[in-house]
Amino acid sequence: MEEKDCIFCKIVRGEVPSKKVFEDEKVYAFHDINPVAPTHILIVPKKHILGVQTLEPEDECLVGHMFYVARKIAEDQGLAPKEDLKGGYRLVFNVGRDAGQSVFHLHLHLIGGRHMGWPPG
Ligand code: DGP
Repeated sequence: MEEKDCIFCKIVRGEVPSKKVFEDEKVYAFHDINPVAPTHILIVPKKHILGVQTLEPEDECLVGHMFYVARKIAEDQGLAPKEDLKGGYRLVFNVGRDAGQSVFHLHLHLIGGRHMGWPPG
């Protein structure tokens, strides 16, 4: 998928509407169109990267930033784990079709607001 045809690149550029949660110079975060939990937010880099499977050494800081942004959004959304061990959220990269990846632009799922089982399906 080329950058010009990529749905998440179009969302980042504002060509496709989205419900924005957060944006800075490196990342854009928005509500998933097909939520699997009460909170389901996607954190995507503005740079077009196909997925974890094509990460380069130069992307290491960017991926760390995605996790930090996810933590801040989770706190803003009231999802941070509490001292009594209640609360919490899941951060997921689906890598490849067998793992459930359907959009080939790197994205971190932030999922929360309900209890989640393990192992995932
Ligand atoms: P994955 O299956 O891991 O590649 O996740 C892709 C997610 O992207 C999936 O949960 C649905 C979401 N998604 C796909 N297209 C759009 C869109 O146009 N807008 C929004 N907000 N989310 C989308």
